Formats: sequence, C-alpha cells, structure tokens
Amino acid sequence: MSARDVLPIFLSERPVDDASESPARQRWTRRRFLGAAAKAGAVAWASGVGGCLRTLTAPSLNCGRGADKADLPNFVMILADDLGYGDLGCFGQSLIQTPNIDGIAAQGVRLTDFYVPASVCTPTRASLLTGRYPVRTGMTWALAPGDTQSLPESELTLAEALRQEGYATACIGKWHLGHHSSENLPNNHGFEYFYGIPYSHDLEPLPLYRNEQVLTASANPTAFLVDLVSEATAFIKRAGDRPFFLYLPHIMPHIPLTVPAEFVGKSAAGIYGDAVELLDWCVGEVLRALAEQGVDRNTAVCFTSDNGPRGGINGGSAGPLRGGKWSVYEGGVRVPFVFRWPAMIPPSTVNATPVSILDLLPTFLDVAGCTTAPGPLLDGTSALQVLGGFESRLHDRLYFLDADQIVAIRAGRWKLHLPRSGQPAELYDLEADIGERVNLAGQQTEVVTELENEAQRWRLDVRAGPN
Ligand SMILES: [Ca+2]
Repeated sequence: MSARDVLPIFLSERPVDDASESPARQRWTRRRFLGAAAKAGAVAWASGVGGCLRTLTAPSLNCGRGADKADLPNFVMILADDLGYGDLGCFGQSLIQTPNIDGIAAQGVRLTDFYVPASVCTPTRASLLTGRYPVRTGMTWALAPGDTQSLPESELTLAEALRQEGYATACIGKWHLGHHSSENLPNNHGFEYFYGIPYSHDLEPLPLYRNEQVLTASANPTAFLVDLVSEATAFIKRAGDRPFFLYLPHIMPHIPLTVPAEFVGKSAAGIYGDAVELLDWCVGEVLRALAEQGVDRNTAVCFTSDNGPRGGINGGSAGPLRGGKWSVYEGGVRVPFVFRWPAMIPPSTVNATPVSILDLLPTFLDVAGCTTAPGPLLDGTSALQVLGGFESRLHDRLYFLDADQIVAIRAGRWKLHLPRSGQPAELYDLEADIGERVNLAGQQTEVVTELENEAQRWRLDVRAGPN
C-alpha cells in the first residue's frame, strides 16, 4: 500500500472547491497527512530530513506495488528554458499573460522557494532526471555541439524507473545531456520516444531527431515550437490505457527568440513576452489534451524553469531577485514552480519550503508508490507533503555549483556565497533581504564560518565518494 492508495480517501473528506482557510481545509492537518502516509508505508520518503541521502538502484525498484496499473498517475514535466522568477502572472508579472500556467497554480500548488543547483541548462536537466547533484554525474556545464560528454549509462533516470513499471515514456523537446553517439540520446536513458533537438537552438548544426533518426540536419526552431505541441498531444493520445511520463523540455524563452507569426506582438512585453505567451499556449494545449483524454484529474503536471533569465535587451525578469542566468544569486537558481494533480493535491496552495529540482525524481517515484533499496546516492528527497500543502524542512542545506565547484550554500534563512576570485564571502538573510543586497558576512562571522566548514565538508564528501 502506498501514499497514493490512501490519500484519495483522505482527500475525499475535503470539498473540491475548498478554500485554503476553510474549516474543511483546516481539518486536513499535518498529523492526519503523516498518519495516512505512514499507513501507506511511504513515510520514509515523505518525512525525509535534509542531509540524509536516499538510495536507489534500478534492479531493486519496486514501483506501484500492489496498485492497479490502470490507476497509476500520469506525469507531465514541462521545463522552460531560461524563464525567470518574475516572468509569470502567478509570480507577479503583469505585462505577460500566462493564464494556463497560472491555472496550474490555481488548481494546485505554487512553490516560492524552488531551486536548481546550477544556473545553466545541462546540470539542471541531469539533476531532474537523476535526483543527484550534477557534480556526481559529470554533467556540470552546458554541452556544446563538439562535446563528447554525456549522462553516464550507469545513472538511473526517472524515465527508466517509471518505464520498468510499464509507463509509456517520451522526451519531446531539448535533450542537452549528450549527443555524440546515438547511445547518448534519450532512447538509451529510459525514453521510449524522443522527438527533439540535442542541445540549445542557438547552436549549429541543429539536427532534429525522431528517436535515433535524424529527420533533418538543420531544424527550423519556429516550426519546431509548433511541432512540440502536436507531438506532445499525440503522445498523450497514443498512451491509451498505459500510464505515461511526458517530459517536455521546451526551448522558449531561450534565445534566439522566435515565435510563429500569430504570436508576434501578442504580449505587452515585446518579443520576449511573445515567447513566454507561446510557451503558455503550449502548456494550455497539453492540458486540453489531458482533459480530452479524460486523464487530467489523475495526471500530475509540473512546470518549472531550468535556470534564471538571461538579462539585457529582450531578456526576462527575475522579479525581486538579484542576478540571473550564469549566476548563483537567487535570480539564477531560484525559479518559478507550479504543480497540479487534481485527484490528490488541494487547490490554490502557496508553500515557501525550499525545494530542489533534485527532489522531483524521489517525489514522482513516491507518488507512483515506489520503494527504494541500496544503490547510488540520491541527493533529493520526496517533496510529496510539501506539494500536499504542508510546511516541511526537506533540506538542512542546498548547495549551488559553478561547473564542478561549490560556490554558494543556503541553510534556512542564510545564503552564503563562498569567497572566490579574490572576492570576499557574501552572506545574506533571505528572509529579510530576498534581493541579496545587504552583505552581513562581517557581522555574522559565526554563520559564515559554520557554512564555510559545511561547504568544505560537502566538497570532500562528494570527491571521496561513493558517488
Ligand atoms: Ca537554460
């Protein structure tokens, strides 16, 4: 019996249109949630405390134990490219209209403190699919066409784990985890179907793949944006009675910004806003396909971004945060996150618990009723109870990387930027100073020392392995 077996009964006591502060909502207490999770045998995941590495190994996974395969939830993971913390309506943007993404938040949960461990494409994607810091997988910097590195075959991906349980799996969009040979492509990492490009669309050459077949050596990004929607909706329809995992790493609003003619001038924020509104349209089409197939209630839809916004002309907004892409200031590594799963998750919840993209693999496997056994170390932990609307402390610390170097660390309210390149340490109190403007390193020397020591400990642990 798993959490997903118990939660529907539990949630059935709550009206669907329950307001967040209603008496029915208040009855849905943490104690009862944890009690249900414990009965389900899922408490080991749901009550995870930061610093305790989870373990996972492919042969010993036992997913969806005891569950009727037809009842397994579907997963749709939509990953924007370079979308900023302040680029969505539900995160305060007023010039760009994003009703579909905002609707996910209205029907589920919005996380205000959701992080990626580095502020470029490849490390985030590796973290999402493995639940492990990129320094463990070697995927520490954005891959270029000439690069031969790739996600190691030894890594167990979310797609592989779900596929073992009969999930139909597809990657539709930008892969960016290795392309030197066909063995590096998604089909060898758990995805039954791949339609997409190997890396960012500003790079050349830009082949377009269907599975391991090159459809064209020179993809047209604008046409590809439309194809993403038709491919995604076709996959949802093809899945039939099988549970499915659709990974949709979108290519907008990464440069070059390109949108079909009908989207040009649509927003009040120039071509960047047009690109974000196109992204929102894509999300809406996917949601519509789920509804048309009658699977929207039992499909968990997750939307986030791989890193903060590129600045400059036609760049995005990090909202109140400092910095953006290529930076580990909050604007580079704190990204918008919304999640809906109507069958399980209450609507209109906002949660400020720090959660990492590292947590999505264990969360999805938790939702699918997976157990774990000894194997490669996981850095993430299930965020199921956070998504369920409860405050929780998933991580004592979150680490931020520049290539293979730890350069910043968050612990509770504190964010330390380690000294480097002749620059002194910077310490910010994120509760009082979300914009990282007042450096408290000179006043809070004990905190600086503690976090510097913690960073050194983590650095040595990662290097010492086993990883
Ligand atoms: Ca990116």
